[in-house]
Amino acid sequence: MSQTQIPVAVLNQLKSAVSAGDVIEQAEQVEPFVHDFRHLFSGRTPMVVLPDNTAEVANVVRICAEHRIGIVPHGGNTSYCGGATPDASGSQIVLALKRMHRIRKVQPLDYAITVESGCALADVQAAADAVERLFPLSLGSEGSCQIGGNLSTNAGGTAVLRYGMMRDLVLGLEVVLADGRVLDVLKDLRKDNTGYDLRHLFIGSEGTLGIITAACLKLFPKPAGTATAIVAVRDPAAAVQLLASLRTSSGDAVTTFELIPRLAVDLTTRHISGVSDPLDRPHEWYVLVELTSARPEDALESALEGALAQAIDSGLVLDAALASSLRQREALWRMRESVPEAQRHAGGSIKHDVSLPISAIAEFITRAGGWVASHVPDGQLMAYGHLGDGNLHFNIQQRDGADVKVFLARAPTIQRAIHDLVAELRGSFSAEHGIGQLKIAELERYKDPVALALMRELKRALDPLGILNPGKVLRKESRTS
Ligand code: 2HG
Ligand code: ZN
Repeated sequence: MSQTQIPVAVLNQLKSAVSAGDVIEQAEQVEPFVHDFRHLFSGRTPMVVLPDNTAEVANVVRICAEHRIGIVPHGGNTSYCGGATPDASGSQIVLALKRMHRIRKVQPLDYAITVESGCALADVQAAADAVERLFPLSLGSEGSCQIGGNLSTNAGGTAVLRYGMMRDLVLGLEVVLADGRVLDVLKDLRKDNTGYDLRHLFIGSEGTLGIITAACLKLFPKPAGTATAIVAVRDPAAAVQLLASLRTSSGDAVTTFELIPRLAVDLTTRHISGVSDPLDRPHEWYVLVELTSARPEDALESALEGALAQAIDSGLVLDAALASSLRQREALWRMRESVPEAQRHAGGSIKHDVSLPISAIAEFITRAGGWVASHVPDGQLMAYGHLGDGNLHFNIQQRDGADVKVFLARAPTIQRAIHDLVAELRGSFSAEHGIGQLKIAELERYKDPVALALMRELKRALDPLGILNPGKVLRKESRTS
């Protein structure tokens, strides 16, 4: 197979479509763009194109449409599902949006901010903070993930319970369509009922229907008080009870409610510097709880303390500690956020990013956990994450000394069993990490057939040549490159 399937003349055209001819062609420099960060997928591309503005993105798309070249949009490369990795044909270009990192407008009175899609999430948070506002999307990878990726995967994270997912934080979008037209619905309006709400087609569609180039995002008042606690709970059912009562007693101030199992404490204390066991004695299950509100810190802390004391009396909570300084709060967050990194140090992990009705979480953990205990002797359950959203990272960690290849080879069978149980309990096999290349077969198995047919029809309508992120979310059809 030749090095490139794209004629040199077309590559030259693409090069002249972007200012300063900003493209990457040298194999060594292309390398980071053709692997996902978990190294599950590898591909090839003759060229990474780096546009500077929306007009340049449109130019690139027009050229690709003319020559039927697949375009793989690329942000911070933090996809868990291979959503930003080209295929192995060498016939797709990568379109990296990192040069488009301008904050176009900060609008404190509108509680809004307009940014380009190559902005790192942390930079958007900082720009909001500088005007005493909060942009609440918060993820472990916020230093490197980009707004375009957050939008195209409808990212979640650790404050969804209070503020919603990325979709809920969007007022307007600018999108380059598959024929190079620019869709300008970049409004900063809270109310706009003028026909179909097209924004939501592009959010969560992983670059398969259009390339998002800018967004107007919602901001919120910066909370005056924060109270954080690590809480040892009797079991996941107790955690669910605690969540319900805390939401009511705190006046719905619960921003974060993250389930953390003992194994996560063991692995983070072992592999991550600065993390220590948070309570005097070890426990099986913990939650990291954070309350935020306009109320001052001490009022919030005493509300949390009171609620936890009651929960101890009723047997839901076994022990708890409130963070009494910023340093302690940061240490608790460090433990939670470094669970994926600690898992990487500890060997192979079979991952499931599932969501369930919150009321079904405890049953799911009991049944799926029981299945893992009896069917996966070389793995240990690491079920953790966003309990407040009904979203578990139901991961299975390779045991010390197990053969990683043998362990990971069973992933498809194990995932099938877990996802079948999720479906039985009316949950979702993909809560916040998207579909990418990894979960296409799952989508075909579990998605309502009418919904799937409609998705294919939308893809054909918006991208008739099949050039936008081909082979992601939906299987490539024969017309695609
Ligand atoms: C998190 O919540 C991320 O930490 C990563 O979504 C989850 O590694 C995982 O399974
Ligand atoms: Zn997560």
